[in-house]
Amino acid sequence: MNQPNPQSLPNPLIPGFNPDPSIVKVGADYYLATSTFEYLPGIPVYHSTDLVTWDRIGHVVDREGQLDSRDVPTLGGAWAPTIRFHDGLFYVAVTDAMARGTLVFTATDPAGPWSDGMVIDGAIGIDQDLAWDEDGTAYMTYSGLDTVTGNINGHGGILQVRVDLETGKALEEPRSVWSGTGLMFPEAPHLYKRGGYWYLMIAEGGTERGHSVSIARGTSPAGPFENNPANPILSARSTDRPIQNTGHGDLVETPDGGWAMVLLGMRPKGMTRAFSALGRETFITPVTWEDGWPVAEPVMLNPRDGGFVYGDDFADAELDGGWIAVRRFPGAFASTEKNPGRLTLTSDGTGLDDARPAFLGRRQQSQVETIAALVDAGSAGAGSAAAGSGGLAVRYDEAHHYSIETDGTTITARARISSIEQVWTRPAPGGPVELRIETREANPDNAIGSLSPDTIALQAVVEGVPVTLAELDGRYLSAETAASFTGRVAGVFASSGTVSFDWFRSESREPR
Ligand code: 6LW
Repeated sequence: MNQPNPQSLPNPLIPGFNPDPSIVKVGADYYLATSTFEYLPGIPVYHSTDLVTWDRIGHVVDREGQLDSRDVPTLGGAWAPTIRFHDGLFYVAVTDAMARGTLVFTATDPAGPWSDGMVIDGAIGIDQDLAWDEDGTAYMTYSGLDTVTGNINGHGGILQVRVDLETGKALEEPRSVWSGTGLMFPEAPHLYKRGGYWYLMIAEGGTERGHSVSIARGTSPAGPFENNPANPILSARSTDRPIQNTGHGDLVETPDGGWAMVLLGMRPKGMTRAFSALGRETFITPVTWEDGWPVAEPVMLNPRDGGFVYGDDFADAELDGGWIAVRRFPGAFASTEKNPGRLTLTSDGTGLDDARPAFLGRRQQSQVETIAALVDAGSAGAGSAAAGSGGLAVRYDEAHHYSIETDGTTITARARISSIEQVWTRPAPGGPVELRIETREANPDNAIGSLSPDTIALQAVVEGVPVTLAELDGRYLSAETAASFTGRVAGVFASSGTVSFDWFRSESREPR
């Protein structure tokens, strides 16, 4: 009875690049946080009261100094937050990977502001969890992979320390605890008290196709823990399910007293199901308890009806919170106040190939998406404050992106895949120009489908008609090709000077 109906749970739950979800229920409210890596603002906090409708209410990382993102390599930054509530305070434990290390942020309001972040000495690893025993002692349980000193080859399994969250000091040397059934990369531990048991749930098998969730239990939060004979309790490996790589779960009670697991998954496309355009997304699945062990349902695809539409006329002084930037906050190069009613991007001479491009993007949320913007690069003369080059881009990282831009004279479409680059050009029409990037379902290559996940067309509207400069295979902008922990992020950029945008629109939907 107390089980959510899988058909009523939207899946993906939070679409687009939203990996490593962690969830907490406080009264009737749910809060969920996800990883953001090198993107800022970092660690979005989503809120729901029914587990179905989710609103982003803020970010844990919304100002300089909280993460050390400026020089993190691609993949570095915010890894796998755990969000918890204890004694009137919200906590987020997270790894600032390849940067500050293990951090704990606190807030009285999960919408923010969050604290500056306290470094926890003596808990070096990833995927830090927090749990408190009846006496109020805090346990930090984590995965022993050291991203800070570079000792990345060794994996220490699942480790645990008691911590003093006032001082940030570990109260003991890290202890090894139950580390799964022997699959690679035991990670994503979460510790829960239910009934007479403490449960230690982890991910194992790696975040790719072998990803799984396993669980053990014991009578003390410090262990020892007894392996569940039914492990792994969740995995999509070797199945034909559309959602693969399922793992990195967190358990929560549903509004009707049942249970569910939020977790990450991917939607690989193409005939060989090799390419996941959107990266790792947040999914949910019902959980029941049998003989004191959780039993998770397979993760079912159930996209929200109608897709997603976003329009921005840049009328507000403050930018919408869905915009994210790379290794710096949007405010460093983007303004809606310089030229009110428009977005002005200022490039410091660096472009999409560089670590900190003047790029402002949004997560691609469904498989088929069109983005468009009216771009003024400054050729229009009178009244234009712009003088530069810029346009639209779909990005995985600095070595994987497709873009189309104008400098007022020439429109340039560009594909950069690793060290390979190709450029297409045509003359620009006079004045501001509408640029578009269309992500479409791939045309079949043969009787059983297409090898590509999708096709990406780079277009400029000339005399009212979209002209395609390049039509590109989407497989090169997938998590698997880019070897990425993130996902597709699509938006606006400037590659030189100052460029302004009258409006931006995106529309996305699932294939019919
Ligand atoms: C992470 C680990 C993982 O911290 O990928 O899926 C790493 N799991 O748990 C980055 O998201």
